[in-house]
Amino acid sequence: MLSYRQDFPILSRQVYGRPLVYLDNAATTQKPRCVVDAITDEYYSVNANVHRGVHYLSQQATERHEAARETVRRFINARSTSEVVFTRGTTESLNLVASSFGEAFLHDGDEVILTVMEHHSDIVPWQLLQQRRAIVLRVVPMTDDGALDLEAYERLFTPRTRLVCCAHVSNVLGTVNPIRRMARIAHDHGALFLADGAQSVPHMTVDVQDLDCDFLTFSGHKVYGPTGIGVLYGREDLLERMPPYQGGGEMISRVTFEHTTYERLPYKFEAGTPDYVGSHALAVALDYVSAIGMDRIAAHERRLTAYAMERMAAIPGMQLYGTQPDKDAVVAFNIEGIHPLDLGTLLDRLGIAIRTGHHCAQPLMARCGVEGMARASFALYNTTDEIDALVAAIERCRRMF
Ligand code: C6P
Repeated sequence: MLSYRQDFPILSRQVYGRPLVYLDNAATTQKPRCVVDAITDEYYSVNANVHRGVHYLSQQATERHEAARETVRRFINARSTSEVVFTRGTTESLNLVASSFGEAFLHDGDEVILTVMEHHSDIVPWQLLQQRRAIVLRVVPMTDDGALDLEAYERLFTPRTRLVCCAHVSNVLGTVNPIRRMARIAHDHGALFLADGAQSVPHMTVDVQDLDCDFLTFSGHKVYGPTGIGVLYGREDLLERMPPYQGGGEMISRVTFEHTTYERLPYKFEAGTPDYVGSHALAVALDYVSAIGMDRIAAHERRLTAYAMERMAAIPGMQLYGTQPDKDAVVAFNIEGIHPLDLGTLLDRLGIAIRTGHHCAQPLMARCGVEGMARASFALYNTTDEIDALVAAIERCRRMF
């Protein structure tokens, strides 16, 4: 994968006079030149609002935007482009489902199952919905090594369970949750299943039909695409029955002061001028990773993760969180006697970018009995040399405390 590093100009820059070691990929990935070029090209040579103009540029921009939707459809193997809604990112996709699905499908007393390892983006929207609907939130617990307790999961179902929402991959533990099996269990109980793919779509082949999930969410910026664009996949028959999330241009069919009818899918959920520059650049990013091969990327990152886990486990005072076999691209840890924020700051001065803090997963931090953790996370361009640099830097910090 070394040869792909040259596609990412930022990777050759220095910070504090040292080579950058970028290990904060779960927060956002760096962008290959083709993605940045696609943004420039769109603004320099095609820019026009989509779905509105009869003029040449508008038609060309519209074609690119809709071609991008087809690229996303193919990438996640949705049945139809009607099932691919462009949003601002995972967070907006999850808010859309909580608000719109909640409105259409959830009634007082209905239950939604979440897991203890959910990101705040998959917790707070449901709590906001609780202000409008007296829904009950149930939480799947996990084992100490970071696996969801599937027996406890099965026991959470009641005749009132309507939906399960679960991170496909934990942004802290790297655990790859058994989505296919969990979706089948949900369906057996007459409930629907949402997979938060923010941390899986960038790292492995994600096929919504194979996983049999009813909704899938992800962010463009975590899969080498631009910020500000993301995707909600939803089964067409469900999206059809859900009300619009926001009102405005694009999402209407006919408006009078008395009554408004809505556009067909997916436009019903895309009020206002869409991020057509972002959608085009996202498609370029997805084509880029597809050309490398998602399975190759997955294999490389699993090897890096296993290597990092082994090397870091050997550091005295090391506490690793999430030790599932085959975990994905994330290593969260604490070193005895060093606050994670101090560690992150010291590593930064050595040119190594990691994330520290609660990782937008405070309930998971509480479950692990800590306020925060340090986290290194990998992408296709990372190398074992960079992990060696991380380990050496941690050792150096240890000696300072
Ligand atoms: N996690 C991290 O450093 P947005 O911010 O909308 O692109 O993604 C939200 C989100 C939802 N679910 C999961 C599992 C996530 O990991 C994230 C984003 C980043 O871990 C930023 S907090």
